[in-house]
Amino acid sequence: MTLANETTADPIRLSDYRKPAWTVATVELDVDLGIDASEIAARLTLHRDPAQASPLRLNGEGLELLSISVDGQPLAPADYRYDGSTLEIGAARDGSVLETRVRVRPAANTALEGLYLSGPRETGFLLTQCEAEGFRHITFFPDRPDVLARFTVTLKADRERFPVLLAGGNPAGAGELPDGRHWARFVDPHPKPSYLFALVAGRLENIERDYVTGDGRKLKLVIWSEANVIDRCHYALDALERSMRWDERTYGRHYDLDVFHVVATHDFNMGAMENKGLNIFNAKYLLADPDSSTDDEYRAVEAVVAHEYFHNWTGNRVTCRDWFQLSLKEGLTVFREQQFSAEMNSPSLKRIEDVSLLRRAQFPEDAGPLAHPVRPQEYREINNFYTATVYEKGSELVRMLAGRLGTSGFRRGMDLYFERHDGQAATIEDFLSALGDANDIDLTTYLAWYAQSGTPRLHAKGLYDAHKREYTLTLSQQTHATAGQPHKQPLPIPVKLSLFGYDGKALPLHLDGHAAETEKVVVVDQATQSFVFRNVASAPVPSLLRGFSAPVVLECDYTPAELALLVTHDIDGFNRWEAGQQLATLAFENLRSTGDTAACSAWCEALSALFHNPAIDDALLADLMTPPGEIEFADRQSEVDPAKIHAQRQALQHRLAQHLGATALLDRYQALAAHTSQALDADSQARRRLKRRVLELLALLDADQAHALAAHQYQNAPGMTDRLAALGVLVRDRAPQAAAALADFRQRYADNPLALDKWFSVQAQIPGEPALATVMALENDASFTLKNPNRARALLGAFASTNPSGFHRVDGQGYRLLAERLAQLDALNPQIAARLATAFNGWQRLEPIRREAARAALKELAQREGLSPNLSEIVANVLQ
Ligand code: 0A1
Ligand code: ZN
Repeated sequence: MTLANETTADPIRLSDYRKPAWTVATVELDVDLGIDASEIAARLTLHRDPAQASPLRLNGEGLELLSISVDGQPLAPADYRYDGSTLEIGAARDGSVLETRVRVRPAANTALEGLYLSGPRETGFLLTQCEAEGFRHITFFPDRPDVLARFTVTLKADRERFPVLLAGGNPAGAGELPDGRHWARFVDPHPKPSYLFALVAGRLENIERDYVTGDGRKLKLVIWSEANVIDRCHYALDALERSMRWDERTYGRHYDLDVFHVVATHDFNMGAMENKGLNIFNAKYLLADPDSSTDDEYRAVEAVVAHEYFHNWTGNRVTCRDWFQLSLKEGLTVFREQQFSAEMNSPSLKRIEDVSLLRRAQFPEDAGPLAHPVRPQEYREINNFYTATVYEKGSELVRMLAGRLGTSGFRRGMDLYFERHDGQAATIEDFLSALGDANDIDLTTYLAWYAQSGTPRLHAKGLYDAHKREYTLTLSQQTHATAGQPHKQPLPIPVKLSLFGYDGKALPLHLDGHAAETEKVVVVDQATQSFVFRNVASAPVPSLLRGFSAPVVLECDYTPAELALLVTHDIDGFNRWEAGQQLATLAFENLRSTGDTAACSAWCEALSALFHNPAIDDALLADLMTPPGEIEFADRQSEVDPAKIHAQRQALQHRLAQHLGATALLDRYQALAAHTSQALDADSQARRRLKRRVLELLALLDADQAHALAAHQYQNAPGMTDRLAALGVLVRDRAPQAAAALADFRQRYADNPLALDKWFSVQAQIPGEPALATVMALENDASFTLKNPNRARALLGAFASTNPSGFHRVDGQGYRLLAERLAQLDALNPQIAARLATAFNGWQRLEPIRREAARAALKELAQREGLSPNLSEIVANVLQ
């Protein structure tokens, strides 16, 4: 059956890539800015590839064409064709100058792609978002990343309404115009693709700082925001300076313009955007202050500021040949951001955070109908491919390569990559070649990782021969078929490993005659391989995939005692946590299948010992005491009942709380609560993290007492981390004190949209049946709107994507509500609708009643008239 809205146009295929027939050497844009209407005059100098015969075709989406000329000659309507998406001009020749003038309507642009208005029409400001294909909503252009042009941009506007005029590049003059208007010009000396173009205009304040690069360039760093939040930009400015120094130190990369602008907006589809010289940020990832930001949010601001800055080299100076290569810039930049954050904070906590995110967001993607390779072979709507697979798995692939080459080898490879491809649009092959050539290693086998979707399963089996004193480790890999890829090939999987003796000491490894470190990397690149370790005094416990050395699911038949040994003795924080996660998973699965409590007891005992061990870091302890989330548990089951998983996970935690005991938990809580500092140093953050976890566990044992403590903590919290943690406990438990705390929070942050988003989210995360009514009531709150992506995500995204037991109601009402809102949202902002629709991913594995309800809601949605290509693609794929 063909669904009414199924996209019928052919997908775009990597194998169809052709060099551009026409390129643009220079672009001069003259933008006359107005809220309702803006006019863009563009002057392009064109070049034609002599080897290709195609006529000049430019992208231009929904543009109102006011005038057009080639080489100074106005074109008659018969000289060109514009169908609303493509402009075809017969008269252009190599070297021709094309001049167009178009009108666009920023205030009516609710899709937040192209030129749009942020905030109310009276006070808001204008800005652009061009990645991936927004530039074609601004002017006619070959809007593809392999067309690199020199941009000169002149902005003109009413001075009173738009006192600040910004575009990417270096400032190149400004002045007055008649009638209270003014102008400002920017020249970008670095050729760039159109997706990196940006402008901003309006009433904005700034904070700034001088910066001298390691290679002696003096420049200004400037952060811009609306006046009421400019005081909350200081942390980001510090983070920017740290990022710049880090990239100089770590990769020898310096900034290359006279000014670096960063702008905050509350109206943004994604996290932030690396436009050349003019980064634009979702305010969520730029603003931070103790009263409204949690510790996690501070770290996120630091990471996103770094991410966007790092793009200046990985993305901007070396860009992508086509959008199939998206991970070339995104995977690499996420990896660099993760390295930076690890150095600025704690490497093991950072790794825990990254691996948890991968398992929560990317593994389910790779296991269902939305699975796609890190480098997809085809797409319909490119905006749907800004995924956890391209970003997070892409980063894991770079991490494997970096691990293979070692620190100095990877640096050599990166140097060569920049040297070869600076100013170019490159491919993933180019990247692998540069890394390989610089080290005389052939890395092409890793290309298979970019081409094959699905998470490999790595099965490990150990056999000890006491007589020969040999330990044989057999590793086999298998990847399940995924949509469109029935047959999988073995991949090179680096497995970092140690062997532990029963005394908890790491053993020296004798493999292939090599002695004798205690940690080693073996690469499994066939379906099954065995590794024989000699001279092993007693049966060892293997610690595998250390540091999560490859993005795979490890299956190893550990006994509870073996995992407990690793939790207790592994000195590496990440591996200790990982062993704890595996033990918790075993405990969870045994409890639900056979009721066997041995693994659960081992988990509780191991954690209890760590709880009383003063040497362990508080934050690590908090993470150790957190079992895998409901989504991760669901990922391992073939027939998912989210309500049951929620209850079973709660029961598991209840056992841990019981084992620790109310007195110990209370004592620990009070000891932690005695510290009232809101400082951001690692120890203070760690205490807050553990305090929250201890309070949550206490709430499972003695709800009244925990709620009283939470109410007190809420009222006296020195900052948002403690305040939100307390609110979360009260709201999730539906404690008697919750209503008053919620009312207080609502009022306290009435004028702070980012804080108010948390108020929506925390309520959308109430577990189980009551969530739906809560969400529906919140939709009637005066401050709720589908027009603001952060707000829509805060309520609907939190409900559908982070609250499985609330969303997956057995009566299907959660699905129907989401489907209805997606249709409404789609009319406003297709990108956001498509993204939220991915919450349906995994419905095929639900138990039959929910499965049928989800299918019905999705089908009904798919059949609606006029869905965007974005939403139709996701719905059609998810339904498969
Ligand atoms: N390149 C940005 C992400 C981004 C992608 C698309 C956008 O608009 C649809 C906006 C931002 C990054 O990785 O930070
Ligand atoms: Zn990025």
